[in-house]
Amino acid sequence: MKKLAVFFCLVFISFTTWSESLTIPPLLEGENLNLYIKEGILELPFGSSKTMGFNGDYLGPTIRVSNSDYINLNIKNDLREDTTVHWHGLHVPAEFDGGPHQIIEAGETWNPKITIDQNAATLWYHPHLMGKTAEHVYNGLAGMFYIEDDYSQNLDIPKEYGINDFPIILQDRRINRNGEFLYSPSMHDYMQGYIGNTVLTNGSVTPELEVPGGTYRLRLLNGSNSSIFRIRFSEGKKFTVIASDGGFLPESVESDSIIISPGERYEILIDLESSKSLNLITDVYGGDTYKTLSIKGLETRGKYLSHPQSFSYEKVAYNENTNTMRKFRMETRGMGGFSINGKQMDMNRIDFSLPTDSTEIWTIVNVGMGMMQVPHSFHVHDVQFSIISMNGKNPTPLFSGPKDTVLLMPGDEVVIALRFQDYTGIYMYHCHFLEHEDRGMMGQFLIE
Ligand SMILES: [Cu+2]
Repeated sequence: MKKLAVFFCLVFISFTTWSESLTIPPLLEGENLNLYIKEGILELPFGSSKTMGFNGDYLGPTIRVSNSDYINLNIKNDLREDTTVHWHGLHVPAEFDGGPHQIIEAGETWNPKITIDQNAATLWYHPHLMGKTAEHVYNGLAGMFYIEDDYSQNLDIPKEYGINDFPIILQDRRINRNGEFLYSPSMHDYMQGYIGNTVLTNGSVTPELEVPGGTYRLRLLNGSNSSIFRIRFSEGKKFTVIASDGGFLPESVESDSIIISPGERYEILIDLESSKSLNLITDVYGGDTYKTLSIKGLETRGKYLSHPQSFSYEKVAYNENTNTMRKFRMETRGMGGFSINGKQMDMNRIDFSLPTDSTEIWTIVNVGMGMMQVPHSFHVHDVQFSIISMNGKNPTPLFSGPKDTVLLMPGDEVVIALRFQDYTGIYMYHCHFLEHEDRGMMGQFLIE
């Protein structure tokens, strides 16, 4: 009994004395960009875990480019196994997309050469190996990929990286009492999602950020495998959402909470008062609530900026008479298998083809069946789409900007417009709940 009391006492001390500053991933910029995929060790308050990272132990640098930049990437795989690196949200030639066809074998280097051709956005990168995406991302392989352009650079919003503009990568993890990441999904986990017992923020548990009072921009990424998060601040503090997955919203949205599903990004602006504290809170859908970032306002006063009401954004133009309509039915097949239109992913099957320079209208349905009602999301490679309707209604302002990933709760139907141009080749569409993707909820299309 005495031993147990000492144990709890020690645990209590180790938790209360543990405070870590928010890790700001280093910037990676320029024409030649080098990434090394390696094994690592992540130290946590309760121990340490074997991990994987880009150029470090866990996660990766923030790649920052400008529209029309040419980049030459050298990606060395120093793991003892194959992987891939996919540029989530990037308009990119199929051969450099980093999907399941662009395998980087253990010890090999991959050299994509890409000319950036899209508007300012907060994108990200992560592995996409057939059947192994979930495990590789879980182990820590993910990083931010920022695109800037003249428009974003001329806006009067926070844009000093690590000063008033912060990447915030939220990931839940199941961590055992030795601090090790556990990844051994059961059938239940495949269905309901691999929900963790901790939420990491840029790889730390409840890190602290000490900054002067001022306006801050947080670029939020839900980098978890399959957990939906509700993000909010202590005391119901309101914030302004200015961008979704692929860039700025036509109208900004003032809110006190936001739902973000795996793979999605939102950029928000929040005002912090000098000498005041704010906590970022994450409610995990079907799980617990976590304090995921502690923001401490210093006595000093920094830059306060007004929150813009609107931004320039051109929706994907479509005409119901002339565009191809397609339907995608996302279904649970039972026993942890998932399908789209009754088919599970097959590397040797092209699910459909379309000509380049075309606009299409896609209807996506999460077919809720009996006991098998689970959320899904729909992610398309190469493009940013516009949402035409959600369950028959016009999208709200939050869903009216550029998107590459959309959440569908059971029974939901979402209609989107997509424009395919510039490149040809094979691209993927899939559920971004990684356990679902790895168990068949993916397909491939060929742009000819
Ligand atoms: Cu799914």
